[in-house]
Amino acid sequence: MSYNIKNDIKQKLKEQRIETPTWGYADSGTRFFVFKQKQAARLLKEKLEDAAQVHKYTGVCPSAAIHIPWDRVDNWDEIANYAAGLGLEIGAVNPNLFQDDDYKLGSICNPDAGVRRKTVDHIKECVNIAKTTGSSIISLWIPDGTNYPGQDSFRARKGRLEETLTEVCESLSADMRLLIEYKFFEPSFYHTDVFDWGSAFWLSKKLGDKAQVLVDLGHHPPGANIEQIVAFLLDEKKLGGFHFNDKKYADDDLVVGSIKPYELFLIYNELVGAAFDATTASTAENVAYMIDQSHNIKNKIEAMIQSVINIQIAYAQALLIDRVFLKAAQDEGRVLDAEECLKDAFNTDVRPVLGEIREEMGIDHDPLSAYRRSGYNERILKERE
Ligand code: PSV
Ligand code: MN
Repeated sequence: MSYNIKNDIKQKLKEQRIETPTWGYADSGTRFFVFKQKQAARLLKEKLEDAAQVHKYTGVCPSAAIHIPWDRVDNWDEIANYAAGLGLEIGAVNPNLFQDDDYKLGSICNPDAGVRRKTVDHIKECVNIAKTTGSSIISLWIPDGTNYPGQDSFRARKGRLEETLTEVCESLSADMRLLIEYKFFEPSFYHTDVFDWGSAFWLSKKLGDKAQVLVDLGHHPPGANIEQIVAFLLDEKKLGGFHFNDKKYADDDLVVGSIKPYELFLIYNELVGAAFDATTASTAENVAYMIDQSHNIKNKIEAMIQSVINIQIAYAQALLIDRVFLKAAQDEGRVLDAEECLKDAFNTDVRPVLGEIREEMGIDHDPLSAYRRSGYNERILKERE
């Protein structure tokens, strides 16, 4: 083998955790069409069963994020038990502020106080679901915005953001966090209230320690330096989590690492670097790594396994970076050497060592083939038709 991976690096890879989303196992598509898959999960229990398969073959995905109302059930204790029986935990609870007629002019920023009240009540329902299921994260994408100049006051809406979310934060218990997810446009096309990392950062500062920022890789304008945003938020102790996916044009929700693997590696470089630094280590350790992807043309479970593998590869490569050499090159202004140090790690084929690690964890070295051989897909195809 041309590289030497130390045992502590192997250990870190075994401890890596990635959360998969229930909505990634259900039928979904673009706003143009949904290509239905006969084996797609329909109910929450089926989505959890599929998430458990991803965990079974990768060993690093023991939790599933849920979306309310898509996953709403009557008995959350029963769901928490069902998940536990599958070896899973309920992860981040995602309120939905974009699929209700009342949200035409926004949810928490809506000019109508009645709609704002309804929104806060919905988020509080999600807080209660999290409390019942043992989850500690509310991931809140704030889709509010306007479509036309003059439609509403930017400043009034900014005030409503702060006011409504202050009430939400008060309902969180001490161990819970509110992760604020920004997106530069969509579903509104003129302005978005929480449109970039800066506005999410400002809001999280206003709301205090329980609030942090969630970075969805698909939510930036083309060319944005996401690794710099990650470094900045880590340094400010405000990076709370990720929604991993990839994009070519807009919020494409493609498999993470399928279009820009080097970007994913550079993001992991920042995370690993921050984990080694005493001032940022605890923030880096608490980052929630979640996938947010909906697979329209790939088999959903296979695409999720492929995504997890891509994330493992990026993390393994970032762990291989010679940080002592990198720092010396940076301090001495050896630009080419610093860049090559990163490239050396990025160009390392870590797939064999990831295979070894999986075998040490008692699972197959090749999760995708093992899943395909298992017969699960054929079974759900029959059962869910
Ligand atoms: C919005 O585009 C988003 O990224 C939010 O995280 C939603 O909760 C998710 O996608 C599901 O569609
Ligand atoms: Mn997202």
